[in-house]
Amino acid sequence: MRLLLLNPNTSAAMTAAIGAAAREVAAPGTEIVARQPSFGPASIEGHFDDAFGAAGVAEQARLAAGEGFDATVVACFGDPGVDAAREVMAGPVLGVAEAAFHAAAMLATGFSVVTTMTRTCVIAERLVQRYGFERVCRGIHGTDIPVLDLEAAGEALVDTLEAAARRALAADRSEAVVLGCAGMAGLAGTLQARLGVPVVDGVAAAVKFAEALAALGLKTPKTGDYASPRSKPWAGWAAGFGA
Ligand code: 2AL
Repeated sequence: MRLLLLNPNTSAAMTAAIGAAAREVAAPGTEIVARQPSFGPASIEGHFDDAFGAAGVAEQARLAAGEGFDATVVACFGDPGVDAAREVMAGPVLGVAEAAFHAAAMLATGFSVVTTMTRTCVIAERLVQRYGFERVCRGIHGTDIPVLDLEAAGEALVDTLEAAARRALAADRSEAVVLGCAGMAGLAGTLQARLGVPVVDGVAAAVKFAEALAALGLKTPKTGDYASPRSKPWAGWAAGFGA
């Protein structure tokens, strides 16, 4: 199958890293095509960034819609533009936060999210509410690690994440950790070995769920709110993205 992996930020280094992490877990027959928007911020760390990330995902989904992808993964923990991409892509579209919450909830009675900047916690909190995971998500914890610092994650950064995860597990009485940034994709194995509890990376979880849904022949329904966007005039720099 062909899987479109959309990084909603414009960091080429992060797009490459997320692509490599996805290929690590992908089945032998899965081709991962990693792309990023043509505009927008290099990292998504707040509501303003998130709004442009969503537009960037909509842009890339629109451009890729005719390319025959079997599934799409949106690889930023705020799941920006997932609903928009579902309207234009034929195959299933998964956000990494939604995928990670599902995986963690299937493993443990309670999980903690460990993320980047504390200011992004409310974005994750709203996703927990939107997706209905309040019962299992016991806490969301910022580390104030800037997203772009994850591009060259050294030992000190991994130690910081490990310490934050240990504090979260104890404070929340939880038994699993969800990594709250796609840029943490390569760190799940190390952290899981150190912590002794499941550490869920949403990129890996979304890739495996996408493969499963595609293999089952399950797609986004086009009969309701995920129908193709209605045709109408569009203006300005976005004029080309209208239906
Ligand atoms: C993210 C993410 O996954 N990618 C990005 O640019 N920002 N999320 C986050 N909470 O920092």
